[in-house]
Amino acid sequence: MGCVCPNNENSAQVPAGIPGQTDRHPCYSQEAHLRYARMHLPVAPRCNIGCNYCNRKYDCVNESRPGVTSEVLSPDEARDKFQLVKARIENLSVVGIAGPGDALANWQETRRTLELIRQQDPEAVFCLSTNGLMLPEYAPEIVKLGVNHVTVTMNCLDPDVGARIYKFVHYQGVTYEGREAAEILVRNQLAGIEYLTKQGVMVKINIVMLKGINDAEIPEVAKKAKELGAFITNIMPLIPAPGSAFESFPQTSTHELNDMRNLCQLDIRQMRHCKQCRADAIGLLDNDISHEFRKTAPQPETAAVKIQKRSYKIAVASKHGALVDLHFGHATEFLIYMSDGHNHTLLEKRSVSQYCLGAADCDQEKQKEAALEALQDCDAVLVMRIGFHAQKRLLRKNVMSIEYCYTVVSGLAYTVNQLSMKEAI
Ligand code: CLF
Ligand code: SF4
Repeated sequence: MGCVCPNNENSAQVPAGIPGQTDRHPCYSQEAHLRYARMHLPVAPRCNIGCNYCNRKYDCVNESRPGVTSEVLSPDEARDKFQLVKARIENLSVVGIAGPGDALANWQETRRTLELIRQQDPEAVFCLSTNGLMLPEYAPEIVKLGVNHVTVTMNCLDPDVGARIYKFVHYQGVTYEGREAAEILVRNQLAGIEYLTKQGVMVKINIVMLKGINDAEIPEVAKKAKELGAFITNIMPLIPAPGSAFESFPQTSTHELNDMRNLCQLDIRQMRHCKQCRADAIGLLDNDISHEFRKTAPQPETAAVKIQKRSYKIAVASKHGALVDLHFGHATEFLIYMSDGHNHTLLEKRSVSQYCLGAADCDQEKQKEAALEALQDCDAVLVMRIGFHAQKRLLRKNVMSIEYCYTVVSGLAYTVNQLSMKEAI
């Protein structure tokens, strides 16, 4: 591990990590962050506490850059998105749930999402990020689900310090404030962390450094993290969210942050490569490509054009039927749907000769024409990609080409909208 201080005589007491998992986790391993990608599934919009540096219009500041907003997905949408991303990113190792609120304040959604992903991929390394309030309730289930990496944001131990950081804590139907709120939160965090580490879970402690509020206590928090068996601490700078109670609070400088990390490294590993990423981040930590995968909503109908929709016959290129994930030239079978944008009926699976057989075979004109002819009764082809020449030749047969990269169902709705608009113009 690149983060381990070689002179740290106590480092033997810090867990070494889970072979084949922690060494593929880009946040837990300095080396892994250059090689392995993570994907966040934003299925957790609600939160159960009020941090003074947070504005809930945005993502959870305990794990994300303030002022960032992420999309929200249902567990089924998250599963579909995972399939899509997995098919495109070879070095995807970690699937994490980091908001945009708290993963455990949305436990039903979080649990269902992980169950669905596990059915798809037994190898995925699961990761959760939480404020820790609900750990005593859900930690046993977390372990059972095979979540081996959990981040808990723990900013203090002293409830009087906590009373200055947290506006409220909403726990078991009651809203607490001040010292009492912080006491409940810290008590649950400590109990939850201890339970998880005893079960072999690698726990990362995030600490938001708040000058003049918790900075004097951070070395004690780091010591406590080690005592409880945590793997690493991630001391993060406060960047107050716009509109939050701490909006005008002074920012922590890199110099101050590094001094604090160097001090705490005497006790426990320090994460120094955190990117405070979005709740829907995808890719290497240094190269977020989440914009390429954002939910592609069907185009809204413009007010200027009153669109009359009818049913259309649409040929879909899909490997397994759930996602539009095939290039037109590589498809040997199309799913032929009849759709009005809301109701989609699968008419048949139609075999076609492959349009593109590679450069050496590109002169196989008969083959290409046969592939195009096989689809000429359709109104559109719905594909992940299609070449310019194939598009032009389909258009001559009155077949529209739609490039799309999400689920078949949303792609059909999108295609019907496109066809209807074209007819209306
Ligand atoms: Fe995501 Fe967090 Fe898991 Fe990493 S992020 S849930 S531990 S997979 Fe990583 Fe991003 Fe920093 Fe978080 S760089 S904000 S530490
Ligand atoms: Fe905001 Fe704190 Fe809740 Fe995260 S845990 S969403 S920072 S209130």
